[in-house]
Amino acid sequence: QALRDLLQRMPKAELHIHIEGSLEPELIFALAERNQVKLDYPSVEALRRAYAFTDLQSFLDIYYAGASVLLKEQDFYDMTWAYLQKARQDNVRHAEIFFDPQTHTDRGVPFEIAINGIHRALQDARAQWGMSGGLIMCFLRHLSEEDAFKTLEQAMPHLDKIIGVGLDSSERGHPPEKFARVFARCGELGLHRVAHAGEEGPPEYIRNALDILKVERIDHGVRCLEDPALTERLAREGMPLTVCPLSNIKLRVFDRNADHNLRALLDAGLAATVNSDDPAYFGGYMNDNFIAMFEALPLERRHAWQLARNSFVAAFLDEDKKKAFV
Ligand code: ES4
Ligand code: ZN
Repeated sequence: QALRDLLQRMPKAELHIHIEGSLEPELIFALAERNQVKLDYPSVEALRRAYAFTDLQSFLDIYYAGASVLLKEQDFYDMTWAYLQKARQDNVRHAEIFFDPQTHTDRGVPFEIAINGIHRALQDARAQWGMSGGLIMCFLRHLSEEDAFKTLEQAMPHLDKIIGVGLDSSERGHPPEKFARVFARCGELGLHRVAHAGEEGPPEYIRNALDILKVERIDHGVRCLEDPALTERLAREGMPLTVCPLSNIKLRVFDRNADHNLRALLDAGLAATVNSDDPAYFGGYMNDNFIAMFEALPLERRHAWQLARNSFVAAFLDEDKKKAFV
């Protein structure tokens, strides 16, 4: 109970949250009604029952369907504001939020509608609660690099609202090197770079994300332990891993909470952090992820402090702000 209390109360940063994955079924239905969008599910309960995933792709199919209710700037604002309130309850003091512009522009929703709604919610959280944050634009890796370049073009007038770029969606068959040129361009533009790697994909994808995309964090990265030389390198470089425990369980990367390798990652000296990924779909927000791991694994107070500290060290915050936390 004392440990649970610590997990709840300790200040933390969330670095791996897809804002479209924070859409709760209730809000999906409310927005569908508000926007006159027809859903394939008759009720909130039926939609929730469909959240029985077997792998990443089975999740992504439902995740993209859920995002179809987002049409107006206010919809993006409401979604983001709902997430930020949950984060605040969990004592998240800094949140770096992913969004998938192509999921919206490919449906005819303009880039600026999505980014302006999300950004306005982040501004309000800063003004009202002092919560800091940033927006990371993800390219969908199942689409082409040319499509990613088109998205970057659309982002150009909005670079003041974006701290970095990421790479998400279906990992297998879409290796990091597919996006070498667009990531190089983003680097020239001064954007931070991260990529999903080693969630379902092999350790080689982690190595190529580092060497070819020059990423500063690896999203997930849990499969690195299959490769001792890579593990040693990640530890030596202090490369942060944004681990998402409940996501890994729901998508069957590990069978049960007790099988998760979070403790092994920490024991290997890796800069692991805990994050929620797609909290509305995977059964919980930040603190639910912490509690699930601390109940199932031999993790103690020192690990809680380590994970919280790692989250601020890995954040794209300037050094002064970081010092206030670590
Ligand atoms: C995602 Cl868990 C995960 N992996 C890859 N892409 C994603 N997009 C949203 N959630
Ligand atoms: Zn993710």
